[in-house]
Amino acid sequence: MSKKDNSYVSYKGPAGGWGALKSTTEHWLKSENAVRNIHTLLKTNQPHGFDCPGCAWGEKHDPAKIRFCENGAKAVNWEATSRKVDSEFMAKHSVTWLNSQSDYFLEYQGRLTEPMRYNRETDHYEPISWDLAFKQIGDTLKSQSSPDNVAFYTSGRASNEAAFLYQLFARSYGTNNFPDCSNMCHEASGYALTSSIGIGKGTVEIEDFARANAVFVFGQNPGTNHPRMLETLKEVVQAGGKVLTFNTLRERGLERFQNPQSPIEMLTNGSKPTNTDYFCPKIGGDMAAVRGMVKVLIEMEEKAQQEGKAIFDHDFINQHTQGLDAYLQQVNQTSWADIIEQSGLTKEEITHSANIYATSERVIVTWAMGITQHHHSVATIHEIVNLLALRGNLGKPGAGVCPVRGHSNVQGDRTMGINERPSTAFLDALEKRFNFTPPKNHGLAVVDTIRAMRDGKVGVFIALGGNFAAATPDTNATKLALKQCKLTVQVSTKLNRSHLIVGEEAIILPCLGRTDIDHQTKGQQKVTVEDSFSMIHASGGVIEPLSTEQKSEPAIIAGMATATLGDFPINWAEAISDYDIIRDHIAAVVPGFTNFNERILQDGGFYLGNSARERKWNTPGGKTIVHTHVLPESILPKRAHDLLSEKTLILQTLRSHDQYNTTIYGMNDRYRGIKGERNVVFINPADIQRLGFKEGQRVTLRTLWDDGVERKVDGFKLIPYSIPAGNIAAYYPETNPLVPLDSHGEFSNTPTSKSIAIELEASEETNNISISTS
Ligand SMILES: Nc1nc2c(c(=O)[nH]1)N[C@H]1C(S)=C(S)[C@@H](COP(=O)(O)OP(=O)(O)OC[C@H]3O[C@@H](n4cnc5c(=O)[nH]c(N)nc54)[C@H](O)[C@@H]3O)O[C@H]1N2
Ligand SMILES: Nc1nc2c(c(=O)[nH]1)N[C@H]1C(S)=C(S)[C@@H](COP(=O)(O)OP(=O)(O)OC[C@H]3O[C@@H](n4cnc5c(=O)[nH]c(N)nc54)[C@H](O)[C@@H]3O)O[C@H]1N2
Ligand SMILES: [Mo]
Repeated sequence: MSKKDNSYVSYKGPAGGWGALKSTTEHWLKSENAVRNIHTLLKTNQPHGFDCPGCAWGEKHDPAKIRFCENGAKAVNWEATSRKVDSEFMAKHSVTWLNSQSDYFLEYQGRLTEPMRYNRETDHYEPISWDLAFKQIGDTLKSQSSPDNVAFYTSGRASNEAAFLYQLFARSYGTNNFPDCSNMCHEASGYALTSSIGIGKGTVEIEDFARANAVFVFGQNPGTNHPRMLETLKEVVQAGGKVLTFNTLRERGLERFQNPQSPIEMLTNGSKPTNTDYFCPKIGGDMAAVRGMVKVLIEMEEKAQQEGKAIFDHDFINQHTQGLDAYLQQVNQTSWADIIEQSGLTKEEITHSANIYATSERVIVTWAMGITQHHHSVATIHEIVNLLALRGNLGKPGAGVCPVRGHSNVQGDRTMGINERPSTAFLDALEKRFNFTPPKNHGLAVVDTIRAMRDGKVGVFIALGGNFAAATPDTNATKLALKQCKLTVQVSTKLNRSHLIVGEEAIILPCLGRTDIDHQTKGQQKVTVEDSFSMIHASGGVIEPLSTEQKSEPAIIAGMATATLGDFPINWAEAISDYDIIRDHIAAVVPGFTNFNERILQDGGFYLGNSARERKWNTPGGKTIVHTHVLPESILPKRAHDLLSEKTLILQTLRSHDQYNTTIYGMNDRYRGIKGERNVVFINPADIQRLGFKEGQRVTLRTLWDDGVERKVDGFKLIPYSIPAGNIAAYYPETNPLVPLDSHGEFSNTPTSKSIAIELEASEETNNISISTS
């Protein structure tokens, strides 16, 4: 099968379009709240509505527009259901029984509506009053020998206000243990960008796309995960710009898009391309591909110089970069043979991309998990920054870096101080505002938190959202670690696996979501979020909460803090009476938030600013640092590489079209032609044959890792697909048991969810997935 062949992708329609509309309608109906939710959806991303709880893609300011996509609609419908998980539900079902149900089943049961505590004797969750729940949490925290025995996890839906209060609570209690979903997500982007351009965020605004002559899209699937980005890509192509896509798979959304909000396109069933070139590198091959492009650029530059011209932007290089010569030398030393072998692309494909790069005045590079979840992710992102630096594509309009964030406020949470390695400036500002000395030692991120739980060093786990047990690597090890905790506390909207992996004591605290109206003593409250483009805007719920027993996230944090610290360092109850008070604190502590409360009144919000965009480099030396990495001999960590054989395949774990991370909305993956199941492996047909299997056969996936622990999942069906030979793909979180805890990125410590060495064997077991919803 040729790399360009997409005959194995059975969905022939464009992304979006009628397929999306049909699916949206089905999810409306499934929510059992269809009419109310249509009203709710129309408020998505509107000036007086709520920020979509889906992805972190931004919006152009255009009040007339409907601003939700198919998958945003799924997220809203999922949250705004009328089904309830209350004490009656919990009395009916034991935790052991619930644990035997699928992730889909668990979340489908509805919204959590009462605080609950696990009773080990009956194996059931039972109702508990808010006061008692807070007291138990406070007493447990007060009785710890060290605040570092506690870990405070955050998932990226938490608002700025919730995140700020949460970090204030944890730091005034005395710890920097902030494991965060971003440790598993864009950590490599933050690390690589901070260490090269001096700020860990993207430098472009959404308007820059209209000015870009070329956009390079690496390792992301916007058709599913950032559907509103398809319109942007389509517009670039329509305006005559180039969109070059690098993806291991042929993803439908990266090929064609029909805008469900364009009547003409819908009625004529027309669609527009979302790329001008589509390349399928091997898993982990992007650094080699970029290095190949730079190799071509060096040759072009040498030729140009002979003619008295230049390809490189020498003014930018001289004024704004340091370390370029060593890098260029390293590129010269990298052989084409290695580049071609690792990237899986041909020299012609790489040369073609380099030519487009060299002839485009303004270039943006975007990326997501296909780049960040590898062992060499930081090196790959440095390579991307170097490519951009060569032609001054940093800090000029229509050009720059664009890591496309995941959770809708994951970037904002970091801005608010959810960071296990806070800067001294941030801690000093906290100290000044609140008159206490925050802890200075670095805390624990996700992987280290799991290790610390396993080793008995962390005994209390508090989660502000998310699904730690399912989202983290090495599921069996993580579950054991969680079970060793004295107390686990989950602040959540929906029932999930993490509630069922109980510590000695376990508490569930039900919270309001983005769509819910948040009533506090001084009236209805708004929160704020930050998108991928550093735009801060307000979000207010539009529907009455399902239960008066649900509290807002800030109120829950305030309750836990008061029970633990009393009025130290602030009067928590007062702070939540009116979130303007929290925002005033933020304005005093976090740079860029001066006059916060006034500025959020602007429609569309305000721009936080970005130093690199202004060509101010907050790096040692004050210039962009060009990092030099040797092209890794293997994309795998040594502990897997040393075990490779002819039979080894490299697995990437990804999202289907019907899921939001560990939240499974349904069993279909429309654009990849999968219906009614999730335990599938996408595999090159030549590998099926070479390894002696048959199409549709069930297999066991087994991880290669040197610690003697068996990591396997059974009963996965082989699906022939257009994916490079030697590479396979399967859904997360079902495959998380395969990711060894110690297999993580260099510098980023992000689990290598996109590069796991695997061997397949015929499976004994048949596939039993429960998709019952009753
Ligand atoms: N509907 C929906 N929206 C979401 C989410 C969701 O689950 N559902 N999750 C949110 C979150 S938290 C995040 S982080 C983002 C995730 O957004 P994505 O990063 O798009 O998510 P993945 O499904 O992990 O897709 C990874 C993509 O990279 C490709 N890929 C994998 N490995 C490589 C590689 O080595 N090289 C290249 N070039 N390509 C590779 C895969 O084929 C796939 O297309 O989406 C956010 N938005
Ligand atoms: N193998 C593999 N593992 C991965 C990844 C991968 O690609 N492959 N991706 C990683 C990435 S990018 C990420 S971001 C993480 C995601 O990790 P998490 O953020 O921990 O997981 P989610 O599935 O997003 O969390 C879903 C739960 O959040 C709760 N929730 C939803 N909305 C709200 C809210 O408004 N408030 C509160 N308090 N709770 C809410 C619900 O109870 C729901 O069950 O997973 C990572 N894990
Ligand atoms: Mo993410």
